[in-house]
Amino acid sequence: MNSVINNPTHPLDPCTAEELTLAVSILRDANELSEQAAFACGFPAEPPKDLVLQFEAGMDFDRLIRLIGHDRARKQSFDAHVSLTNRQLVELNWIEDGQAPVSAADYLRMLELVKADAEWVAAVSKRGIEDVSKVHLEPWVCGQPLPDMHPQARAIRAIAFLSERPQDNYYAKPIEGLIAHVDLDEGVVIVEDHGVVPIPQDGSEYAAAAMDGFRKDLKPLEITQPEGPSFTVEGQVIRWQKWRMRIAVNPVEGLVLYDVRYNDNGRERPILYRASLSDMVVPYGDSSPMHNWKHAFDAGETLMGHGGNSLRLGCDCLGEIHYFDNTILRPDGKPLLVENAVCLHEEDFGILWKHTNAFNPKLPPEVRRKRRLVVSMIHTVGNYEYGFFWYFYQDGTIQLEVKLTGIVGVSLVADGQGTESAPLVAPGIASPVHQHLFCFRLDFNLDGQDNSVCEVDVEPQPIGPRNPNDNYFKTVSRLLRSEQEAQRDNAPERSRVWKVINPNVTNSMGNPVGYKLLAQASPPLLSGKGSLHYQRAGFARHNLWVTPYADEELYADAGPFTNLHSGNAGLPVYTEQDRNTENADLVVWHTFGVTHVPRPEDWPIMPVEYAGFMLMPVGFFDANPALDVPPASHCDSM
Ligand SMILES: [Cu+2]
Repeated sequence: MNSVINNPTHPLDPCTAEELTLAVSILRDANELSEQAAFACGFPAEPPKDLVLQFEAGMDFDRLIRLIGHDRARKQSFDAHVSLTNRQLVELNWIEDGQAPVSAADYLRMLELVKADAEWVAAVSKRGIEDVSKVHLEPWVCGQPLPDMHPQARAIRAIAFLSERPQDNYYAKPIEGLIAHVDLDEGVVIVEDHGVVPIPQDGSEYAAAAMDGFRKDLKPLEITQPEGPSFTVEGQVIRWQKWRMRIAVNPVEGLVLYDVRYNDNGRERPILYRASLSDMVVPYGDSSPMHNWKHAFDAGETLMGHGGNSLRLGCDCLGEIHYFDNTILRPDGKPLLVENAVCLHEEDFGILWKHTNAFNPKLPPEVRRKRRLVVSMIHTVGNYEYGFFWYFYQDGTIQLEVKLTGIVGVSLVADGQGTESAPLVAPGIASPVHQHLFCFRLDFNLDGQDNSVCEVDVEPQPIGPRNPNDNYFKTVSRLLRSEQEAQRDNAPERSRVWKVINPNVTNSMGNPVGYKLLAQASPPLLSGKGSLHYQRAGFARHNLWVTPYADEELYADAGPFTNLHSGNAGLPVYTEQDRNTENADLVVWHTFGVTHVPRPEDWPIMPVEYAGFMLMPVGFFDANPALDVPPASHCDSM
């Protein structure tokens, strides 16, 4: 093996194809896995934070690769740590609660088992479909096996769609009422049939080839940067304006940002050590048997990072783009390159600030254009697409925006009526209400590792000597001192924000430097306490959680073993300890999302809907940090 494998340049560098190949061969040579073992993912084991913060170019470190998968012969999932530096298997754990994420191997086995099952073939035939090659089977994670399956079964469900031609939108033709429950280890299929609803003849197409014509009044719009973009990229490190950060793609979390800093008059001030999607859940609200069990964890169960699209210039991204590739691990242990998985570019974003002196028309208005740096990925997870867009602004603001698009899940309704939990999106087609709840893990490092979090509300005050005119409202700040105190929910009626401060560093006004987390007004989990959804999606019970940093607490749930996990993991378990969160190395976890009540306009494909949050400096700087942004060149002399 070549020296590149021995010496990756940084502990946070993503795995190369050669590294994954070597890690797999070391694990296989240890003779612990059977021939039937399939890999779900491989990635660098998260290096200890202290190692990363103290790392300097050229230092030696142990390159540890984590390989996760499922061994059908043993009916159990594995979590292996392999040292490339020492060429040895360091650790192999067989997982007791939860299983490896669903892989392409599981999907292919599910197809094979279901399409060969006589009862399922008969159920499909009852619906007038004799050719099973015209059925698209969609794998669905199910949370737990059926009661009559083995409790540790590698269970998955399959719902079916009529796919008469490969180019058709088969999601518009669900084979209603039919669910196949599959135990992938045992090769068992159990069919659940709630009765036939006729499949519509007409399609609901959206592909360009299926359109009769397009609107004709769209003129070209081109983004040109004749001198190139204003950012630079060196390996995984991005520099733009006063920002600096490192990025990686993780199979579970997708895009991960590391060591985000802002250069404040020559001082590179740390803001975030690490930021990423930890997991997400899509709980369905409808009580019908086709949907009441659905609550997919699209990161932990089905690997958000593996769903990353290969992005195309001029289609997904416009302008001067820098792309990063992503190397993932296939079930057979071979690496697969996904080209152009991460898009980096800058955008004009309207005005940054402006003032016109209204009383002296001789003075030119002062106005500055705003730009933002965009780091993004777009993922396909079954019928849905999620885009994760991180924006960095010149004034120190960071924004995370999720773009939700793709195709909503639907049911055919025999009586043609929608309901309050499954409104009609087209005649005879209803789509159940559901939530998309994202939990972002934000490891703050605000001017140093020891930070605190305050909840800041704005509250009207009662009439009294201080408030004779009843106009008085003020901020009320409460320090969140422990993990239990720090389980909080949004309160837009109080303009609630959570402010991360460094109590040990003050600004020129003598106040602690801070950044506020500005949440959107979205509720946490709406599923009741009696639901499997509530039990398994603990992180979604609150909009805010704060924990003291611990190397092993990387996931809001069971992380890469969330598939079929009981739910006794992650934030609810960590925070039972009620550890101190005051002036400590902190991790902030923020759950937010979209409560999606589908509309006819979401059909047959959903225009992008947005969710997200902002991180804005509050007294982190002594003044507007973007005063030095120059006027646009043609505005100087006006
Ligand atoms: Cu939705």
